[in-house]
Amino acid sequence: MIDLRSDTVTKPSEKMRKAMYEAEVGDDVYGEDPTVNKLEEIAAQTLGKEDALFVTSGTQGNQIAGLVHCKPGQEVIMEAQAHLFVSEAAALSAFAGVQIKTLAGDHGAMKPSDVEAAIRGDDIHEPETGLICIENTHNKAGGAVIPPENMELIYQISKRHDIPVHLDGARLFNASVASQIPVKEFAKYTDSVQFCLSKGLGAPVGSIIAGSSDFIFKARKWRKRLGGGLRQAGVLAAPGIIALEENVKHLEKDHEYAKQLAEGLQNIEGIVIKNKVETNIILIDITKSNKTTEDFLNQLKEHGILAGTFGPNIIRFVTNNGITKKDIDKVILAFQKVLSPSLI
Ligand code: TLP
Repeated sequence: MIDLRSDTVTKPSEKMRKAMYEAEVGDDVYGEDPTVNKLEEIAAQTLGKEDALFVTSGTQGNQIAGLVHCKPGQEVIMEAQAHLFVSEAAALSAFAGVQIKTLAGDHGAMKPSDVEAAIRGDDIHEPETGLICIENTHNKAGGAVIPPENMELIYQISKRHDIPVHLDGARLFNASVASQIPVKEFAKYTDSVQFCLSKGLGAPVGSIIAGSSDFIFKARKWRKRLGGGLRQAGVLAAPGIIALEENVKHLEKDHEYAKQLAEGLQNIEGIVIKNKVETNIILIDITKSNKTTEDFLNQLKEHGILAGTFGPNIIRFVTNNGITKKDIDKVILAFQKVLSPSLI
């Protein structure tokens, strides 16, 4: 199967499995796992933050950040299609007791003036604004890179109002590789960052959250409260180190293949590519094909291809390190067969 449902489907390489087997471990709740400590140090340094923490998933990292930054009854500003709003089962409201204020974005980017206008004043009827969240790359916007200039303007506003900024950087390294801007340049306009090791970077498990020492001190406690304090977690952190040290470069290939796929599909009748393909995500509107999303996905599956749904009539492809150039050619051919069987 050519699995393009997500970059979460990547499997650990042999080198990762070997590193897991050989990992030096200790009890990480006591702070004694040398492999976890090493991963956290590398991550903090790469992001230019004081400290970092290994967490089980992107969702857990985002939730911990919200719990550290916010008090119940506050409001959190984010883009209307942010993963934190649409795909985390309302966890911020359920756990941190906050409400979400969404702003329509342009390719995933919130307008700084809209952010400033959304910040609440002292009116006793209103909640306080407790946090601003940015997502980069932006998943629902098709892996769009939010430019650091946009983040900088929002950060300046946040500081004027004394509100922290959290970055859901599940795919921050994709943003960095596509723009050739170091991750530090994005991270510097934030108070906390979450990025995933288990997506395009290819590790089997885990995310990192990073920020000031004080933020991570509090985050460590929240992680424990949520049951995320792991013991000999070095076996999970070891592939994370390889992900950071060796797999960032491979994202270039993922992006190249995504662009090739988009080029190959763009003139096929019955589909429309919805996004400017900047990174590893392609969104395809199949409305004109007169097929239901379910039928479309089933027919692709018959050709050995897995894709995901991403809203009504939209299917998503995500290139990842299990995909080759040959696979891309097969996908293009399969589309032609599904849409114009008589031509093949
Ligand atoms: N995204 C997954 C699905 O949940 C949609 C995917 O396949 O893209 N932030 C962003 C921007 C994400 O895309 C995701 C996962 C997360 C957070 C959550 O990460 P995990 O799955 O590790 O909890």
